[in-house]
Amino acid sequence: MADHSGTTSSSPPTTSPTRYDVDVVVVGAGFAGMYMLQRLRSLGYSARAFEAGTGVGGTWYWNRYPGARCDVESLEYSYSFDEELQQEWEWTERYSSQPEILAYANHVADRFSLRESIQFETRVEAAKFDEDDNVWSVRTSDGQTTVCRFFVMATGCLSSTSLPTFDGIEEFGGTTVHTGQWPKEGVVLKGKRVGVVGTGSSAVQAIPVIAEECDELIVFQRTAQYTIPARNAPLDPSTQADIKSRYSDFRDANFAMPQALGAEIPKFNDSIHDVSDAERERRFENAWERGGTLFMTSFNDVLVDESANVYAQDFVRQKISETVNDPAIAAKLTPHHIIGCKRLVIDTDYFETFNRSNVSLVDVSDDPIEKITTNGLLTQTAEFELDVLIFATGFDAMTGSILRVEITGREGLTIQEKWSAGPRTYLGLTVPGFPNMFTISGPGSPSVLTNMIISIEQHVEWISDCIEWLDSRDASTIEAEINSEEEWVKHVNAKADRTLFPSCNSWYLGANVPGKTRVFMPLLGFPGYARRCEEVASNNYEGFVIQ
Ligand code: N01
Repeated sequence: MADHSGTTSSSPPTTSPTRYDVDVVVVGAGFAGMYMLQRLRSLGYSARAFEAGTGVGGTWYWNRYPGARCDVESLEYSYSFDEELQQEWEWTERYSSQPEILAYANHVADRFSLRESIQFETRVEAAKFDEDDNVWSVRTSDGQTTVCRFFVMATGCLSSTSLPTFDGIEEFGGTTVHTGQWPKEGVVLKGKRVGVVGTGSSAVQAIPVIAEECDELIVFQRTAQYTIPARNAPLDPSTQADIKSRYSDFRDANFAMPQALGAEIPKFNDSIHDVSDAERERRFENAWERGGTLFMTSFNDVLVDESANVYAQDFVRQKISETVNDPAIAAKLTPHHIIGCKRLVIDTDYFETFNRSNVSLVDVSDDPIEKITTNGLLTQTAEFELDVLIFATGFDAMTGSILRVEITGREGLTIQEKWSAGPRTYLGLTVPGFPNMFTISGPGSPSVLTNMIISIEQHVEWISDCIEWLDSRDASTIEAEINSEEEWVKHVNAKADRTLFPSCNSWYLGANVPGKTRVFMPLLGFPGYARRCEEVASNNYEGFVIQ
């Protein structure tokens, strides 16, 4: 590591080649930013993180809506990098609630004294690479500029909320709120008429809880949802003790799974077409009873063969019709697209909630939303009076939080220009033209198709190893070659094209954001990806220019 000096200044710094404020600036203090800080500091690097919120936790800091809960099991959705940490933290439920995950994030921040390296309530607005001195100048919302050698975007895949433009929204007399920016002080729902727009994961979790609390709930659904019971329950202490007694083997087994999770769930590697009707029903029934997102792994072809997929669709449709009392409502709640091509949702009593007398469903694909009015929401055929209007309309996923920072690389090229036709990366970690910049769980990496915390750890360790390697050779920059990017983008697309993922309008494709280029952003298959990252590193960072 080179010597460095200098302090944060309020005017753009004049740098000499050796002058910088910190080795690394990290954007965001969610699970990615926190581990990046911890790892860098443990290796002796200076690092500073900037975080827009008042506390750590990232997505778990912002998504405080009622019912918010993880869809990866608690003993898996936690850091594995520190044995004492994973032993000392006690999870209370199979799937952790948002408050418990946020408490865990705060525990990690305390345990490793991370807050001293985090500047809260500060948004990174711009970052510019200085080609003369090979440093990044990072401008923040407090008017300061921080100069660093390496710039790490740990901004999360689902942190830039997407709010469609509805006419009249500013005229609404009640309260409007987005699930992804739920206020800390909460929203009063008791005694209120509440509308929820959207039926993705956030809405599916929130709707049953809100329905219990409010007077009247109206759900505005554009696309009906496949959802599988979560079967959340208190975590049996003996199960927790058993896994903790063999935690590192448990982690290794999960690391070898396509989604970096679920190693202990029964695996099947046969086609749905090769089993009897009875066996097919038995497996789906078992998966339904077990609960959780791995419903689709009951056969090896449900996500690659449309005729196989239809069996899974039919199974869930049948469950909906058995659960929802009113056939007309059941019909509206019945999805008809490929199951799994939008992210599969898991729920607690979602379909059951539509049997309640205080809950109603409006199909806005049939009866579109015209505008928001002073009193509520107007569709083509009716006006619905509301006190609270909740937008569960999702995120500008994977690229939104990167693109809202004005990032300028070599020769004045901005990331906005570079990605104008969709994100392009090498390994989902780096972008040609942007030396010494890394993205944690960026587009082109497995990220959202995996247990995010495990993906984050793999990226953080790769990035910090890379920085150490560069310093060990006195190299000042690493930059992906354009050919590496080209091949990587083809590889990511080829993997997706062998599946049914591209077949519907999902946020994986950016299809939920008007005007966003349709590109399948995450990479399928974690173990192959992790191996490739290791090979690249052990082949002296092949595919990169090192200077
Ligand atoms: O967002 P979404 P989300 N008019 O994009 C609808 C993770 N997550 O926040 O399908 C009317 O899935 C839209 O309709 P359509 C998880 O990865 C995880 O729910 O586009 N409706 C859809 O129904 C998840 O996948 C957890 O037709 C409009 C909804 O809004 C991801 O976050 C919990 C509309 C958006 O659904 C995103 O989930 C929560 C419009 N103009 C979230 N625009 C867990 O860990 C959009 N919609 C369990």
